[in-house]
Amino acid sequence: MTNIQKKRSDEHPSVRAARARLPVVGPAPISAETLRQWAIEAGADDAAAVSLEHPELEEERAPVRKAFAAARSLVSIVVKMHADNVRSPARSVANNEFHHAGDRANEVARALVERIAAAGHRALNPAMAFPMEMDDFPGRTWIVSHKRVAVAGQLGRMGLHRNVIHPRFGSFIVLATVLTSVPVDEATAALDFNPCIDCKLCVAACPVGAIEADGAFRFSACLDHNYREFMSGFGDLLEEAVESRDRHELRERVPLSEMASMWQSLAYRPNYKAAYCIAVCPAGDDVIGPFVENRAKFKTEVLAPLTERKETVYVVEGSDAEAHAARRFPHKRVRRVRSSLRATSVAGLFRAMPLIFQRGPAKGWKGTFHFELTDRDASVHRATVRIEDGALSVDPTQLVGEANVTVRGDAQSWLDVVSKKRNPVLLVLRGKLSIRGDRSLLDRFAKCFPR
Ligand code: B12
Ligand code: SF4
Repeated sequence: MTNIQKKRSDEHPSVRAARARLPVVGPAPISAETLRQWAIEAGADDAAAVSLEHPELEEERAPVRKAFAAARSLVSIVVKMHADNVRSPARSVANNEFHHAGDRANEVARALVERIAAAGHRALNPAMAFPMEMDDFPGRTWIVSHKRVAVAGQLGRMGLHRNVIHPRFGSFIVLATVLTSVPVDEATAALDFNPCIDCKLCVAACPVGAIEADGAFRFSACLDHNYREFMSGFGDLLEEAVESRDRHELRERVPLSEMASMWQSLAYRPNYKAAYCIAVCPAGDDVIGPFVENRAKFKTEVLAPLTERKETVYVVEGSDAEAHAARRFPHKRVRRVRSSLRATSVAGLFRAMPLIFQRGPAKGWKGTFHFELTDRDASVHRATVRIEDGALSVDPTQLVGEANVTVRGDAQSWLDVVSKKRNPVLLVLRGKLSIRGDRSLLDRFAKCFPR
């Protein structure tokens, strides 16, 4: 700013008025209990405020501060859902419940932000779900993990199905978080039990076997099926359209009902295909009664209508989800789709591996794979991937131990191989890639990451 510009702005009436109000006296402090109370008054069914310095929120600090540098505390907001709606086999009913509760959570968060601002502090409310920061897709697209904040605020615990279970409302909740400049130091009273009763009904209900009895979560199985009409599922539909010779072939690939459902998702709101893990969960004081009273009746009335439901299940060819659906639900139609998680960078490729990894094809053998891939800017990515009898470990930073297979060369070429865009043999012949070691192990490796 030049001196003349500065002089002009100094004389501006708004600047003069603001200067007359100096020095600004800081706003009065707000306690964690007051923030909680304000959230309840705004319509939350439960709430808690926690410091961003809480030890369980370490991974949240950087993304939260990136969105709101002034953030010092987080207010977790719980909005309950109506269980019968979520449990209905009619997807339109269950999805409306998710969307209505989500809207309420967003409204509560926004009202709380306004109240905090009126008290002279700063605050911001990220979306409870969508929209998210899609520039980062398929990486982390959410600003704050509502589940982590709710657990840190002692509002519930993570159940076997990887959702937060509230001690009263059970799994029938959606979450939101308000980021605020208000400092909060008080510790919240600990929730001294996990509401999950380990009944494993969520394991039995999931049509694609995303939840395993040992607590593992098959991320890609859920994303490929449940999120078929979101984000990359829509992209896949467009690709089907481009690949089809004419409208007749497109109709064969994509049934009319699926096209109509996709349109409804675009026009109204996206339809989840399942959420059965939440629907069948009996946990929580307000909902557990019928399960405790008569477990067999509960299964007949709540679980069976979902597991017996005739529906299309979306799976990637060769995935554990495909095998699970064929074994457990032979009456459901299986439709093969492409994986929703496609890496666009080498860093993303190694980050996504645990999310795409299939335990089934990895059983009964072991191998160590070294990758040394050079990006366009000449930076070299070194990574070690180890598979041992159904388990995966990835070190995305270095080459460790003796490799059975070593892949070296151009990073983009390897990404093209992984996405089946180009043939690895041709790339080796052209000197773009070098592959050393046991090729049969590399074939087994590829089967663990079907796309
Ligand atoms: C990403 C996400 C998903 C992903 C991953 C789910 C997951 N378990 O993390 C997918 C698309 C599969 C998903 C599905 C569903 N989701 Co969701 N989802 C989110 C989101 C945006 C962030 C979740 C999160 O915090 N993950 C981080 C940690 C805490 O999760 P984690 O379980 O410990 O670990 C997993 C992830 O870390 C993941 N992971 C690890 N590294 C990486 C890296 C990347 C790049 C990615 C993408 C993932 C990832 O792998 C781990 C195992 O799955 C939140 C909204 C938000 N902004 O918080 C909603 C949220 C968690 N979802 C919710 C719901 C309701 C669902 C569904 C029921 C949707 C539906 N109606 O069908 C299903 C249930 C699936 C399930 N059993 O978990 C609710 C849960 C409410 C509750 N009671 O806890 C939330 C909080 C939305 C909300 N505002 O209420 N979801
Ligand atoms: S369905 Fe049963 S095992 Fe699954 S989260 Fe709920 S209480 Fe836990």
